[in-house]
Amino acid sequence: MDQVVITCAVDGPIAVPSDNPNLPYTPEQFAEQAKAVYAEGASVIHIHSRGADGLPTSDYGRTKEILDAVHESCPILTQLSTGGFFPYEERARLVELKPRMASLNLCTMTFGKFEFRNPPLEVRKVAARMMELGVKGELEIYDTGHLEFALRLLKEGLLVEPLQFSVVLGVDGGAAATPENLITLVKRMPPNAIWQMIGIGRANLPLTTIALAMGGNARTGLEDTLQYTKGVPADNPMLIRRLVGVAKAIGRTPATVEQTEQMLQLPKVNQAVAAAV
Ligand code: KMH
Ligand code: ZN
Repeated sequence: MDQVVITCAVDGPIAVPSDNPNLPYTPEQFAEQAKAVYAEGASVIHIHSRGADGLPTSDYGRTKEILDAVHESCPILTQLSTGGFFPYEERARLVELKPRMASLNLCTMTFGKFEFRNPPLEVRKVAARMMELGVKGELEIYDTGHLEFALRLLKEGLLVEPLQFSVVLGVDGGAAATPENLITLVKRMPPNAIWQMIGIGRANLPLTTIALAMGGNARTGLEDTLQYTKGVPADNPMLIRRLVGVAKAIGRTPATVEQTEQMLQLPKVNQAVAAAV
């Protein structure tokens, strides 16, 4: 597949502005960085909402402000995170803002020094609600069991094919960031699944490079790596520029927004599917 969907994960649930001055947290900064990474070839922006204090927030109104600012800035597709370490119902409510996509984390796990709660019944409810709203789920899998649970939800009619997977490797508490783990997970996916690589920290560049060579999609951004190279603070446009450079070097072209909508078979805006439950 020549085209490749490039996603920029601009901020994440953990780093704060003092970790890296390029981390966005105001609606204006999110809009400005959306425009900049879109110009570099990203067709999807993955957003964790942030308060005026720069810290992650699950505040509905603030998240709406950020999404509105990004939607007004450029045609990039918004993928809102329902991740993070807030009470689950606060995270789940964010899908009511109807971004084009939202992350759906499948299993509770240790996430570094945090407990990342994803209770199975709650995950099922959010999956069903996302179907009703026409919000495509970005299935974040950190280990083999997460993938198996996603396949179970598909069987229960709570997910719509093609499944859109993010293989996240290198989280303390998830599978290690090795090519073998990537290949094991990709081989277990349904043949029509669409997947992207998310490598944490130092693994980001090598594993996204391998993923590109495998025909997968790829993500980078300050959520995944705060450094460009050792000791050099990154910014989102430079990370996207480098990833696009790798893609082009092996003959792949960043997908446009329209191509991305096709490839991910995103529901048309406001095209909802009746949930199975
Ligand atoms: N930093 C990601 C690997 C989500 O966005 O839903 C974990 C995460 C999940 O933030
Ligand atoms: Zn995230």
